[in-house]
Amino acid sequence: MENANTEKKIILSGIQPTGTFTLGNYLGAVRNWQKMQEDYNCYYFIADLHSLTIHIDPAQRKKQTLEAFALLLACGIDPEKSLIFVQSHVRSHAEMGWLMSCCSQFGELSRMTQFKDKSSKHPENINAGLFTYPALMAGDILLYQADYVPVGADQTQHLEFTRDIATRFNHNYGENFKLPEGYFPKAGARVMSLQDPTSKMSKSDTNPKATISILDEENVILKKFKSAVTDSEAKVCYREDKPGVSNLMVIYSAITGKNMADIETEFAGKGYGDFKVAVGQTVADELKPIRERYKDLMNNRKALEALMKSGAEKAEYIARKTLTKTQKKLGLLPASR
Ligand code: ATP
Ligand code: LTN
Repeated sequence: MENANTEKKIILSGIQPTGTFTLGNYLGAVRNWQKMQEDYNCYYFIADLHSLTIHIDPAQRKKQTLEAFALLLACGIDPEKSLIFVQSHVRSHAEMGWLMSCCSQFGELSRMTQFKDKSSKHPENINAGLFTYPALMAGDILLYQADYVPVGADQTQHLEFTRDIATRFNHNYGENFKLPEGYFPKAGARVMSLQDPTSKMSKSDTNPKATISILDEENVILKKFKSAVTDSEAKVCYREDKPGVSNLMVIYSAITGKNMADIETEFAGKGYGDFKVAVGQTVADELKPIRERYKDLMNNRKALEALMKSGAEKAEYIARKTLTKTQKKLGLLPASR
């Protein structure tokens, strides 16, 4: 990070500490984040402020935040190459979030599908933060003048909103923010639930059989794949009306690099049993080193905390520049120091 090449474009993304990362988070996001480190200046953070919009026991939130930070490192995010930090440790995020809330219109926030989905799923906790969530997220991105933001389909509306706020701000107050673009890597797999292959694998799913946690032990992984929902045709082929088998093929392909036709040939004439074992073993082999690195990291809490601290300091230094510029543009009187 010390020698960050200023010519390189900036990539920024965040992940909420809402549970142990799943195979979906890994294959769809974090594995690609790791690969991008060579070609971009990457900023990755644990979005703990965003996680306040849903109810999580405080002790659990604390544990999951530390765990998520260690998981990013275990997945190969290298603090020598990338900036990695916890969102709430960088105060500029909360400050910028407020400024961005005041630049957001009630109407546009009301149209956000994530807000509609989450508020209908949790009618008991429709807090103001859930509503202004996209403004906080816009602040996260704009603070670092990010060029590209890798996000899943569920977040593209928030990214569009970020561009809208930035465009409006630049127009009203003068050039201040870079307009970020979405980043959709070719190798980004979308992994579905093992029990309901029509919905995505999600770390907050309450059914443990539906998700592979990246910390699952080999025997657990094999067992979960064995009980994955498929169909009665017993033929390994990639087809829309076979979401279960197709999902297993997506996973196998994402790890081995084999294409669908090759996988169909490899398992021609074999039943689902053999295929499930092969997929399970491939996943277990891929995740084993991550699990081992994670254990080592968690055994050295001091080193982990030191990395968090230095990441937050570097991030604050960068973020504060944009925050100060933004405050000035809005006419906030600078504090005398
Ligand atoms: P939650 O259950 O709390 O909503 P999640 O598992 O859906 O969490 P997020 O924290 O919303 O995950 O997303 C983190 C990153 O992982 C995002 O970039 C998202 O696109 C990616 N991601 C999440 N689930 C999957 C999946 N099943 N397949 C591929 N990518 C995924
Ligand atoms: N909302 C995202 C997490 C997130 C994020 C961000 C992603 C918060 N701030 C800024 C990219 C850029 C999610 O739930 N996946």
